[in-house]
Amino acid sequence: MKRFLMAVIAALTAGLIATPIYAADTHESHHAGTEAQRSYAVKGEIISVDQDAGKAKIRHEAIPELGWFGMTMVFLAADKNLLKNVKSGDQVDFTIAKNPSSGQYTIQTLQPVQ
Ligand SMILES: [Cu+2]
Repeated sequence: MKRFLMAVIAALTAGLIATPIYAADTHESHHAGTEAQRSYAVKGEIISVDQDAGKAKIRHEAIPELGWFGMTMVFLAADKNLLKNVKSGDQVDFTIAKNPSSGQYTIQTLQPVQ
């Protein structure tokens, strides 16, 4: 009987140790996914478009959520087709999100301001 109790206690202890580790792993991966998918709305003006490279140089307004000042910079588009219908001088509304592998903010959506 004493042997049986020891086995139960050992099993419970293992369970108690295993559960928090599993929970921590789940939380970490969930948190990483949330970060990667968070996107930010930005307003800007197209300076130039490199359609073949899928890049656009944009003078963008400040993005307070990221602590970014307004500036002119080159963004990579998640999909080259996003840049198909815009040209130098167009005012645009676009969204950016951090690419999980490159760590760079890339254009997710983009449309000219009507
Ligand atoms: Cu910038």
